[in-house]
Order: sequence, then C-alpha cells, then structure tokens
Amino acid sequence: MGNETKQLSIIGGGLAGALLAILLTQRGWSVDVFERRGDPRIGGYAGGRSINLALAERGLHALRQAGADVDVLKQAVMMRGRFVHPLHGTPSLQRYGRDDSEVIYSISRGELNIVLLDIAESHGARLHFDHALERADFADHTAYFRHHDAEITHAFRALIGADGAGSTLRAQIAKVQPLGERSEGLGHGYKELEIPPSLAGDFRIEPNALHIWPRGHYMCIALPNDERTFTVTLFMPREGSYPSFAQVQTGADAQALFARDFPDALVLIPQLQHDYDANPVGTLATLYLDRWHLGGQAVLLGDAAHAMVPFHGQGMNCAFEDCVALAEQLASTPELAQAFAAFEEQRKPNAEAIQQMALENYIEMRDKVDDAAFLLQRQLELALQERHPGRFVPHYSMVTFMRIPYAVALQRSDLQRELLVEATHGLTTLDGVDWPALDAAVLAKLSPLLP
Ligand code: FAD
Ligand code: E1W
Repeated sequence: MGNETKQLSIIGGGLAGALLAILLTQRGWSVDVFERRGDPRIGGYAGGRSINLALAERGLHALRQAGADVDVLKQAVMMRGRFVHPLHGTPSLQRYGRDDSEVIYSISRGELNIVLLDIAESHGARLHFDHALERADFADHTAYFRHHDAEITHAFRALIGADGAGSTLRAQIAKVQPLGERSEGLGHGYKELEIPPSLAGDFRIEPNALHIWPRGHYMCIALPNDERTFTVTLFMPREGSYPSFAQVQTGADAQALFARDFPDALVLIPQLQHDYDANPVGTLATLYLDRWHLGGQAVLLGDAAHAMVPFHGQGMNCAFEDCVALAEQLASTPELAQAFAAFEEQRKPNAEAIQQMALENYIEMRDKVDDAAFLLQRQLELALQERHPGRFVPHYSMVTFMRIPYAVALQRSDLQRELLVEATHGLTTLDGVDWPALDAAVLAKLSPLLP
C-alpha cells in the first residue's frame, strides 16, 4: 500500500453500497458513502421501486459475512415455493426445494437498507445523505456532489460505483474511457399494487410463498411483507396487442383487465384503480459493459455494472456477491488497479450468466409454470436429484440454494435441460422413462458437483 491511506469512497448507499461499506470497514478501510437520497432512517424510505425482494442463499451468505443476517431475517417472511394461480383450475404450491432448509425470504428493501446502513455506521463508515454525484474529475481526483443547493467537493483515492442502473459514475468514467456500454430493453414494463391485510389483520392469501399468476405473455406476482400485506407486480408488454401498458392506461382499464384475467387477485386489491393510476410503469433492461473499472481510480458493481431483468430474483443477490468478491480482492491485492481488474475478471462472466438466466426465466414464469410438460420435467429433476445426489442438481437449486459460480450453474443447466427434454419427450408421466439409459447419460454428461 506504500504510504497511501486505505481510503475508499462509495457512490450510492443503496443495497450494495451499504453492504460494501460494512465489508470494507471490517477490513480496516476508511470509507465514505455518498447517497443521493435523504437518510431513510429519518424521513422514511423513498425508494420508488419494488418494495420487497427475494433474498436467497447467495445474498444471505454475504449478509452473514457482514454480521447482518440475524437482523435482516427477523423482518423476513419465508417463502417455500411458488404458488401458481392458473386462470382456470386450482391454485397450488410448487416447492422450491426438498424441504424447509431450501427456502427463500421476502424482505423489505427499505428495512434491509436501514439495517445495513446502521451496521456500516457503527463500524465507522461516514454516511453522507442528500449527496448526489454530479461529476468526477479523474485528473485531479476530485468528485463533485450536489447537496441541496450547494456543490460539495471531495478528494478521493478511488470511487466505487454502487449507484444503480442509472449510474452517474458510469457516465463519468465513460467520458474518459469508453466502457462499451450496451443496454437491451425488454419491451416489457411493470406496475406495483398492494394486497392489504384482511379485516382481522391477517394475510389474505398463503403468506409463505411467492404467488404467480402466469398468463402467457404477461403475469402477476405477489411477495409477502411482514406487515401482512403483499406487494403485487404486474409484468406486461409496453406496446402491442391487448393487454399492454399502451392499451391498459388507466385504473379503470386495469380493473377490466383484472376482472377478465386475474379475477381471484382482483378481489384482494381494493385500491387497484388508485394504485394503478398513482404508480409509474417501471422499466426492465439488461445492461452490458465491456469494462467495469478505470485503472485504480474507479470501479462499478451491482446494477451499475450489470443491471438485469428481475425474473430470477437475483439482482440484489448478485450485487451482494460482488461486494464480497471486491472486498476479498482488495484484501489480497494491494494495488487497486490490479484488484479492480481481478474483480472484474472474476465477476463479469458470472454476471453475464445470471443476466441470461434471468431473461430465460421470464418465459418460464409467465408461460410454463402451469404447463404439463414443464411440471413433468420438474418431477424428473427431483427424481434425478435423488438418484444422483451432488451430480444432478435442479437448475433453480443451483442458482438459489448454492453458491457455485453462476456461469457453472448455467453450463450445467443447459446440459441437464437436454437430458430432461429428451427423457420426457412424448410422455405424460414418469412411468415410461428409460431409467438405465437416462442414468448412463447423467453419468456421461455431468461431473460430480460438490466438493
Ligand atoms: P440500487 O439498489 O439501485 O442502489 C443504488 C443507490 O444509489 C440508490 O440508493 C440511489 O439513490 C443511489 N444513487 C443513484 N445515483 C446516485 C448519485 N448520482 N449519487 C449518489 N447516489 C446515487 N433482486 C433480488 O435479488 N431479488 C428480487 O426479488 C428482486 N426483485 C426485483 C424486482 C423488480 C421489479 C426490480 C426492478 C428489481 C428487482 N431486483 C431483485 C433487483 C434489485 O433491485 C437490484 O439488483 C438491486 O437493488 C441492486 O442494488 P444496487 O445497490 O446495485 O443498486
Ligand atoms: C424467485 C420479481 C421476482 C423475484 C423472484 C422471482 C421471480 C419469478 C420474480 C424466480 C422464480 C424469487 N423468483 N420463482 N419461481 N420460479 N422462479 O425465485 O425472486 Cl418475477
């Protein structure tokens, strides 16, 4: 390190920024965090986007490293599986894992952010709220922030961009070094609605599940909140034939759509028309960069580096894995430029893998989860997991319950899908499966996974 101080400046005190501040202060760094919004512990949380998120093993593991898991889980609601609501037919729970040791958690974005900020501050991180990065001068190591009506300058050693999908730091880096930025819009948007508690104060539908109403090219989901509400998200094309956001513009239009396509959800959302009119249509896109850092002066992580569509529930989980990887790299590699380069090399292939899997999962969620061929393949996945423990692991489990690199999960899922499709072709039950041939194919294609 020479005589340079161990000082780092984080842009963005959202999920990744707050967690990274903990991990770095724990390792002896002096950390400043600059957050555009006000302190959520004072004014209430102003996060415009989805109010709850699914936390899985990757994110939970990072929270354990930061000593934040216990406080976060206190406010979480366990989700055992997806509860699928077909348009016709009986809703039912499809378990995510083998038992209650394989579950995910619904957590409030605001509460999670507050837990992380409190711990970061208790470790000595300096939190600067209402400080929006406006400009970074990399020639003289000065960052310029908008603080109410004033401009604040800050001399930095290095800037870490945890400022989300619309990252200002990314734009500032791109002015001095092209990043090869490419953003692919999905063409679909989302709108958030709320299911309040029942009159008796209880959850109005099964609390320990992620609810899905698949409808082909569009869908609704609902995640439970610990105050016994659910946040419902409608995902739908922005343009095109009915239904799209272009055609379902008003609360009254939404009422009619729900009456036709989501009748069992409609009765649960008394404020549907109001919520629909009041809330904006959110944007969904995948962001790809060729480079994540500027020498030893700046590096991007989380959504700022690799925003993804939300359909695997892994954006935050992946951002938290980034934070652990960067903190570890900084601990083992004294030269910042080298540490940032090694971090990018380690994480970029994995970010790209989960970006791809998240896109693929949209089609699965909205179109396949109530389909017989899909369900038969899930049944076969479970059977093969029993027959080949540690070798055949269901796709969802590799992403959600394990910490193997996303790129490895993607590669193995592709191989496994070929086996599943081939073995169930033309079948309606597992009775006709040629087990000896399938077992042999599993052994030939898949190496053992667990250490
Ligand atoms: P953010 O959480 O966006 O934080 C960025 C922070 O930087 C913010 O606090 C912002 O105010 C601040 N900031 C921005 N610009 C500036 C500036 N110029 N100066 C200073 N500060 C600035 N992920 C999951 O793991 N599970 C889920 O279930 C899930 N569901 C989702 C559902 C939806 C509808 C969406 C859109 C996303 C979902 N995600 C989910 C993804 C998740 O929200 C993101 O991946 C995660 O928030 C990324 O964290 P981040 O810290 O990189 O960015
Ligand atoms: C999860 C926004 C969001 C968050 C999620 C998930 C989904 C669909 C969505 C993926 C999933 C938890 N998923 N659920 N069931 N099968 N795959 O696991 O976070 Cl849309």
